[in-house]
This record gives sequence, structure tokens and C-alpha cells, in this order.
Amino acid sequence: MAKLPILTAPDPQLKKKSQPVEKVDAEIRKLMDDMLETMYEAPGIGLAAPQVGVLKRVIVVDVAKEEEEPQPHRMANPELVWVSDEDNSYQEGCLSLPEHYADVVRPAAIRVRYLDQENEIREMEAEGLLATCIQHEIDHLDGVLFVDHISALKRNMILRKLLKAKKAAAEATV
Ligand code: GNR
Ligand code: NI
Repeated sequence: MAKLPILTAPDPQLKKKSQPVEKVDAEIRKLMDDMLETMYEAPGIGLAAPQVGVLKRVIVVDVAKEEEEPQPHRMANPELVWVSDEDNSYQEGCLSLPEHYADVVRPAAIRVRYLDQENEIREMEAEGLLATCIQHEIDHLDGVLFVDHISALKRNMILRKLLKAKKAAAEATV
């Protein structure tokens, strides 16, 4: 396994739409495993392939608490086939928007269809943090970040700060 560098906003790669996976083969399985290692190391509860610069529809998620057994989910071509009428609000963070958080409203429960690591079609129902995280990761595959769900005022404040931090970091290396 290998730990991969995580892209942070603003980065044009994060705004692009990712392409479906044709088949979950050894290459995609390795990507899934590298993404899980990168996610655990960060640490985070989810990661989408575009965040590591790969524009393929692949996500990994594990919302198990530290004291619990790990529950990694590896998904290719995830799609929501049902969402609840009921909504839920969570304070979201994102490894591509480091150190920024905001409340985001999304459907409280979902049913997701995907290809697993064996290229088998599966469906799973999720609620709570798992449902939120899967929706957050699918958004990444469509070039959408959690800040795209909040007010333009809050979004621009966060993006401005991130751009400033990037410029300061670039200056420091000159
Ligand atoms: O680690 C993460 N935490 C989190 C918290 C609330 C809602 C979504 C997330 S996902 C995030 C990791 C990440 O950026 N995934 O794309
Ligand atoms: Ni994210």
C-alpha cells in the first residue's frame, strides 16, 4: 500500500467530473487500498479518488470509531438509488478544505448502489454519519465540495483563506 498526496482547494482537479470505472480490476483495487491507507493516515472518515488526483468514480469510507473494529467500504461507480424525505444537518469537514467546517443539510438516509472490490454489484442502506459521508464522497466525483452547499458568503470566506494559505506556503518555499 502507499500513502498518496491529497489535493487541497483551490485546485482545478477538485472541480472536475470523474469518469465511471469500467471494471474493478487489480489496478482499481490497489487504488482503493492506497486511498484507505491515505484516509486512515490523514485521518479522515472518507476519501474520493479526485482528492488524490485520479478522476475515476472510486470512493472509500470508514466511519467506525477509534475503539471499534475498522469497517472499510470500497465503492466504484457509487450512485444513490433512494434518499429519504427527512433531512439531517451535520458539521462537515473535508481533507481538501483543511481546518474549515460548516453545517450541511442532506437527506438523512440513503440507499447506494456500487461495485465492490470484487466487481460485484451491491446495494447498501445508510443513515447518520455514514449516509452523510457517502453523499459527501459522491459529490467529490461530480466536482462538488461541501462549501458548494452553504451560503456564497461563507463559501468565499473559506476559499479566500485557503488561497491565502496556499500563497503563503508557496512564498515560504522560494
Ligand atoms: O474526514 C472527513 N470527515 C467528515 C466529516 C463530516 C462529513 C464528511 C466528512 S468526509 C471527510 C473526509 C473527506 O474530505 N472526504 O472527502
Ligand atoms: Ni471531502
